[in-house]
Amino acid sequence: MGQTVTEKILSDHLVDGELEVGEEIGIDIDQVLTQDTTGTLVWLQFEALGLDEVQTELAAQYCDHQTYQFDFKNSDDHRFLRSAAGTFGAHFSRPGNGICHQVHKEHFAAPGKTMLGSDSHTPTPGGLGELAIGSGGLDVAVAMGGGPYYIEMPEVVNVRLEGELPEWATAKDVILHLLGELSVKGGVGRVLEYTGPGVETLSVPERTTITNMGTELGATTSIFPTDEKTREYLSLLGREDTFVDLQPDDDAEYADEIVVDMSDLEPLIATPSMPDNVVPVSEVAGESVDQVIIGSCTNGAYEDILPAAKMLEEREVNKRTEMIVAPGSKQAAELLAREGWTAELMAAGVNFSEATCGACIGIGHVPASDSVSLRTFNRNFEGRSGIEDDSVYLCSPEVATASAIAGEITDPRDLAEELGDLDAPGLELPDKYDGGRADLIAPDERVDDGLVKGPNIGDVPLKDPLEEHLAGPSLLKMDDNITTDHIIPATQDILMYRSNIPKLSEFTLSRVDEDFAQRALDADGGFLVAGENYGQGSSREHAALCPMYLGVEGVLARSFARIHKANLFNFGLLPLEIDEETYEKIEQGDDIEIVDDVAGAVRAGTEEFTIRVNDDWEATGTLEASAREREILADGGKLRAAGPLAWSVELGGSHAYRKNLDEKGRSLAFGSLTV
Ligand code: MIC
Ligand code: SF4
Repeated sequence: MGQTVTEKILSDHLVDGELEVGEEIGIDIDQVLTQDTTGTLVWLQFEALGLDEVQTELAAQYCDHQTYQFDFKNSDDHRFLRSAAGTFGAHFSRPGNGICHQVHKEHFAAPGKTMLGSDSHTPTPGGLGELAIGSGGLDVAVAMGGGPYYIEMPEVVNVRLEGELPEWATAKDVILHLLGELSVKGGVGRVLEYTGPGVETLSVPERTTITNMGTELGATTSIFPTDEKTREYLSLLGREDTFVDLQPDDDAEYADEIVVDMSDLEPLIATPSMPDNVVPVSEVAGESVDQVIIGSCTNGAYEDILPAAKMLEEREVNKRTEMIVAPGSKQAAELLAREGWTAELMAAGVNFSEATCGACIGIGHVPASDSVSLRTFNRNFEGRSGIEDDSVYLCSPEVATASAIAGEITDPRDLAEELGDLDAPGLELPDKYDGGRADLIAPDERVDDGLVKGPNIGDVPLKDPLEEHLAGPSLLKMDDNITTDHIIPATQDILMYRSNIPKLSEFTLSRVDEDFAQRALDADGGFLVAGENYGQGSSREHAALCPMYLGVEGVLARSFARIHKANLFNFGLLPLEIDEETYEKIEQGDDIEIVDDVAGAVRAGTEEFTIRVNDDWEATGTLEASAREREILADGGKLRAAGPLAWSVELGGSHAYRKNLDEKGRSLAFGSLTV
């Protein structure tokens, strides 16, 4: 039987299991990517695992999320990351050099390779044929140490693109259309593979906008085949030698097919506060706009800023609106500056930010109260912009710029008609991506001698092995689609503690209930209860690690987001699925007991667990886990002694690790000891 592009790359990298949907497979990873807010834990765990050298073909550490360094703790994180990259053998991208996905695409992404990254938008280079998957940091540390990455074999779905985008419709509208159709859960357990005659009409940057935001569908990853457009793009980057021809076989079989006729698309917009609240721009046109931002890993590239610059040539941003451009990479900013576009934008009233994630997670450019912000980003979860009750819309650079000119949400087609001389800018690549490389430090250019840890860089907490008997209160009951931004927000006041788990855990779920952390600590054990798609959004493992640190033993949810569920296993928390009736019936504060010998049953492969509530009624919780995940869970998480020792045997080393207790009496892992 023929193979899809996804199956071809997976077969080439398969080290364990078979490519049967739903079965666990282990794959070899060629490249890894990590960033500043997940990277510190990646390297601390790499160290705790007793590993001393990167084993993948390539590893890259970016500093992109908190580049303003408002606090010494951010700068300490960056200094630690530079020292870790140098010590262990990774490339280091200096703060301000750009957003990991954008810089990686420019310098390292390559067709046919596998990549694992501790950021949920890692799938971005799928637009040029790389199979890239987001995961928690511990999985990245293990992959970087040479261990396989384990994942449930997803369904491969054919997204067949037909027709060609009409004027003013863009790649952003393709993915917004899919979000509107499929919802933020529509891609769970699936790889979205793009095929069809529409593919060749899209440039690589347009394809990467689509693969980037496939994450918002919950997809494991998204991928395009390669073609002349891919070759041309790689050659403009000076990396044509990495081109590989990747096509699905004629008789490849897909689990499902979704057809998108791009010629039917029009400018779309996601309204507050979920990326799948998608409507045509015309439906919300006329709403006054206070802020417009072009940037992020979805639409912050040279090719996204240039249309805005063209539209604003000899025009101005409306007096009632502020417009900011946050380039996705310094290279994009450098090329635009050299071509004179930066001056055009500035003259039009645009404010430039450094190349950073920044505003995407509420760091800088926080919207005013009761105001409307239009962004070319990928997420508009409530409060993520830095203010509760925000009103953030997601759209293409063209819609954002038209709205900035008009001062209200505007369909660019209407503005073009009104102005008479506004042409659709279309998409244009530069003659060459020849920006400087001064901000990239290769492993052989390392500048540090060993790890540099400031006072805010802590150790990684460890959980005790799973007990026979699990009981405790239902600590918090939550709705559907709780995001990792709810569990551990990423705003500046909190982000600076990403390397200090005891402190960070004080903010756990504070956006849902500000007393939660103290209540969990006091209860010393207990459960979270949630609706569907619990833990959607970011890959941040802190969203599992912090509840674990506070003593939470498990999560009872209608369903889980993929990366978050893997993170729960990695830190020893029991993820049980419950049905709607049970979810409705359990109240916050109820006494919950898992009746079975939990540790034994988890190891024995038991799928159904009896949950007794208030010693009064019983329900069933289902554990969907592979044998490997069950062992990790029962051991108390991947970092527990069994983990590193097993890894060291597999990697041919001889390591164990030391354990210590923090002031709350909880175990910490640090350093490595040779046994
Ligand atoms: C995000 O977009 O939410 C982030 C911030 O990039 C996260 C990573 C993090 O929490 O550090 C992600 O997408 O994984
Ligand atoms: Fe950065 Fe936002 Fe992209 Fe996350 S989604 S990597 S915060 S730009």
